Amino acid sequence: MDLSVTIAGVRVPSCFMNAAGAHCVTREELEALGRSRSGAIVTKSMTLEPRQGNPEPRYCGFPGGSINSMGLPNLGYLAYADLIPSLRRFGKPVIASVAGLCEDDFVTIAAVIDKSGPDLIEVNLSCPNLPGKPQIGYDPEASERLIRRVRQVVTVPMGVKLPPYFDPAHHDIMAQVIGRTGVDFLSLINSVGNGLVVDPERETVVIKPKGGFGGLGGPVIKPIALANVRAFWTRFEDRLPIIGTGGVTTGIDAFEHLLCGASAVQIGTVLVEEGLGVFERLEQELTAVLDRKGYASPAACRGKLKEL
Ligand code: RRO
Repeated sequence: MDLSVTIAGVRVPSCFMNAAGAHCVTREELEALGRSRSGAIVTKSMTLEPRQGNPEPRYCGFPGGSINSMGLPNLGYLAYADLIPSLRRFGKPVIASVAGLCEDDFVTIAAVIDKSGPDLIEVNLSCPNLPGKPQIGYDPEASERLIRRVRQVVTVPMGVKLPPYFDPAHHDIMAQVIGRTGVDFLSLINSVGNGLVVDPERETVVIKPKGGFGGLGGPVIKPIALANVRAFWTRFEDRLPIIGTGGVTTGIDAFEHLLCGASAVQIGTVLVEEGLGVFERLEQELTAVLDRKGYASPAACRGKLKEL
C-alpha cells in the first residue's frame, strides 16, 4: 500500500517518521534516518550554542513508556545548517526542529536554518526539561509573540510542536493563537512534562536531572496524545495538517492517530527502544489494518473517528 502523505504541500513518502529527539542528534544518526524507511528526517531541536545536555542517566524506558530529561543536547544550529543541504540527498523531507533558550534565539536560528533549505520547520514550544524555563506552549501570549516573530523570518511551511493540554478551554485559546499567526501545521504532542518514575527496589528515581522529574513518552501517553490530536482536528479539520506523536508502538496505534485527525505520525520511545527497523514493522502493521478496514490510504481514514 502507498503510505505516502502530504503535509503543508510537502510530499512525505511514508506517514511514519522519527519524533524530534529520537535518533537525530548527530550526523550519523540523521544519515541513518535518511537510509531507513522513515518518511522524513526530523532533527533534534537545536539551540544557538552546542549543548551537552543534562547529566546522565537522563532517559529511562519502563514497561509503560519512557521518561527523559535530556536537556536539549544538540550540535548547535550552525552544524545543522551545514548538514541539512546534504541530508536532502536521501529524497525525503528534512524537518528542522528549532528551539532556543530565549525568544531571540528562536528567531536567529529559524532565519539561518530556513536558508539552509529544510522542507519544513517545526518550532518546539514545549521542551519540559530546562530547569527554570517553563514550557512556552503553556503561555499563550508568549507563544503568540514568538510564533509571529519566527513566522516573519521563515519562508518554508512552519509548524509548532505543542505540549499536551488537559482542558478544552486551553485547546480553544491555543487554537485561536494558531489560527491567527499563520502556522502551517501542528505536531502534537511533546512528552507529558514532569512525570516521576520510581524504582521501588532501589527506592530511587530513575533519571538524574531535576530530582527525577522528566517528560513521559510511549504507551502511557497515547490517550493524552489522541485527545490533543482530536481536539485540534475538530477545531481546524482539513485546514491545518497535524502530525500525531505520542504512544505509537504498533500500526493500530498509528491508525488511532489517523482516525483522530493526524496526517502522519512520529515515533519517539519505540524508535529509541527498537531501533530503525521499527519503521518497516509499523508500515506492515498499518497496511494490514488499513487493508482489513477497506481504507486505500492513510488520508482515507483521517479524522474519521465516530462518536457514540
Ligand atoms: O531535550 C529534551 O530534554 C527534550 C526536549 Br528539547 C523536548 O522537546 N522534549 C523532551 O521530551 N525532551
